[in-house]
Amino acid sequence: MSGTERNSRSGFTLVELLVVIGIIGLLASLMVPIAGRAASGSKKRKAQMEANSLKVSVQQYHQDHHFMPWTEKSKVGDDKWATTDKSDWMEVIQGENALKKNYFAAKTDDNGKFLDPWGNPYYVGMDRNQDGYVKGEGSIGGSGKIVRETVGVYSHGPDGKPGTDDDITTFDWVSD
Ligand SMILES: [Ca+2]
Ligand SMILES: [Ca+2]
Repeated sequence: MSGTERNSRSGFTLVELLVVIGIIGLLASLMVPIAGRAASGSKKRKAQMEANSLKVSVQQYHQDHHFMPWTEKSKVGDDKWATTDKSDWMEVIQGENALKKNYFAAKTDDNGKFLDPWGNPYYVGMDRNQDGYVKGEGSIGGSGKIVRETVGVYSHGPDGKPGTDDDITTFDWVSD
């Protein structure tokens, strides 16, 4: 019985083959943007997770040392936004501190930088003057905007530009 079934269909005709190729092509063209969107979504999730983890690291450092991980020379001062492409303060939260404690275990690159999934640094706002909030600075929030927390972390997001809808933050800006 299976023999007769095989005989009745000797294989794909050219037209059937073309139809199949056409369908595969159509499916592939539908899949590309879906895959692209999924990849962009997972990068955003990764950035959000990394931003949250940076925030927790700096908060824990502050809890233990009672000042922000800026430099050992200037423990208190104006609020500052540190960037993760600078190794000095990153080394401080990664073990070069009085307690020899690593608060941020994520791996930095060979130059000591820790970049977001789009190759840009994270911006880490620190309440260095200890008034409970972090002031915006230049392109980071601009003047008159504040973060109502002692630590705020921020990535420029997929477009690499500050102040646009795709920015990734651990906070909401509020007006001063
Ligand atoms: Ca402050
Ligand atoms: Ca942006």
